[in-house]
Amino acid sequence: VETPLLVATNRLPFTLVREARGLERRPSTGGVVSSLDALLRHRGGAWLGWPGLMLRHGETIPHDLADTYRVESFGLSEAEIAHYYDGFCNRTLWPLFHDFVERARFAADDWCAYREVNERVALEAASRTNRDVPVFVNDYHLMLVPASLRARQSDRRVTFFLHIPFPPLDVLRLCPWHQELVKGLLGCDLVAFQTGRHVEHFLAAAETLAEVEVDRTARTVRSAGRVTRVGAFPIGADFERFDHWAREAPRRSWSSRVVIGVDRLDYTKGLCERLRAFERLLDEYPEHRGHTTLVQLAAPSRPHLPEYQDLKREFEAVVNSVNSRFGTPGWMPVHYQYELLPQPRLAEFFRAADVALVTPLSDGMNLVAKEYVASQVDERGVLVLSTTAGAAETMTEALTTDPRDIDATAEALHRALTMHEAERQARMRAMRDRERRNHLHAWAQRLLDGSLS
Ligand code: GDG
Repeated sequence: VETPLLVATNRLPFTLVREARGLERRPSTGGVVSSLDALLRHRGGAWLGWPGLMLRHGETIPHDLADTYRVESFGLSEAEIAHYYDGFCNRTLWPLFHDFVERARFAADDWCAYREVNERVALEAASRTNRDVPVFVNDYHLMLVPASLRARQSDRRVTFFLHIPFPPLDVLRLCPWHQELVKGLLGCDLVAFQTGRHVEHFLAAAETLAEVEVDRTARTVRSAGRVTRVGAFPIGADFERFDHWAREAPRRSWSSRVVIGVDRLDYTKGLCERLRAFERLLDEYPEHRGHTTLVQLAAPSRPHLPEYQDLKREFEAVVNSVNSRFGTPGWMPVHYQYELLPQPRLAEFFRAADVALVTPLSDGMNLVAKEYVASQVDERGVLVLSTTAGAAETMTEALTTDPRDIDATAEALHRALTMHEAERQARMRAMRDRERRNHLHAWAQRLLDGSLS
């Protein structure tokens, strides 16, 4: 019998909404959610997270007949949403860990709320499952949970995975509470990152702590008489589903060649730089004018935060300027869509696209690069990828570029658009073989096996 599991995340795999009939669940889509869900369905256990609203007295989370594991929730007050979630998570850790130092805000009340919420999540995790149930703590919202859980239950198995980059020491140090964050993770048996580079950064940060012994070769940290293992567990895409959706997709014919970009509208994704690179391509290589279209799909993200509203305005202004500079009655250079599309539609765009421009300024991994490859069932497209995305560490057949270097990205794009068929196919086939093996569910299983070994 496989051991059950407790998964702790900031959000539950659904959002509750209060309707006249009572509370209803709105399921979240997305790869990571579905893979953790599959894992829990298989093993049983519980999922602990925030349901998106505050339960009133007497309210409980509605059951779903399909539930094969328990759903446990924690609440967040208005002030905690402002200081823990919008504050420390999204205005401190998110920018800092992505090396957007000037955007990072360090406010003591945000930090206090973060500490309190993490403490509460640890308490819930400890009390709602038996202590022989391993706990999987997910992402930067909950970095203090492992140590807090360990303080209560020294024999609990705890694993943590960070989806975003772990920054180098000189960046991490800007946060007044960075040592507490590192100590929080040292409550784990296994701390897992996307890439070897992030592992190195974490070990370097652990070395600065007193009474901690770091073994860089073995990738272990000894503290308080216990050993924490540290490792790289690169996440994969849901390969078979994207491959399947792409094969099933209706074939639409485009009158021009298509370069695709798909992102949450976030400042880490390098959207304005990408557009400037496309503009530079049209400037430098006029043969692409009238024949190549950039399709940029942008999913709304954190739209209530002013910095995200500014980004949207700025990006749309660049789209308009490129379109008015180069557009003709028969050809619009940039198609921009601001909405959340169903995943099968994404696969359709990915299959049709001659080139995918995946040029984040900083990214833990970047699943879009992998979903593009999974959807390239005809093996004729080219991936242009940032050196600053975690995906670049393994997707070595992609054309790489420094996303801040507009000329270099325009050059890479030109090279992609003019590459011979045999080379395109060889590169794409090698990436497809790798990503087919390293799919999302294999990642979740590897992580679990790693935490139990
Ligand atoms: C974090 C890390 C890491 C995008 N538009 C639509 C849509 N998407 C989906 C994509 C993809 C996901 O959103 C974005 O994933 P990324 O990996 O690019 O980035 P983050 O959201 O920042 O995720 C990242 C990831 O965690 C996993 O570990 O790779 O580095 O930052 O799956 O397909 N999905 C739908 N409609 C859209 O319009 N349905």
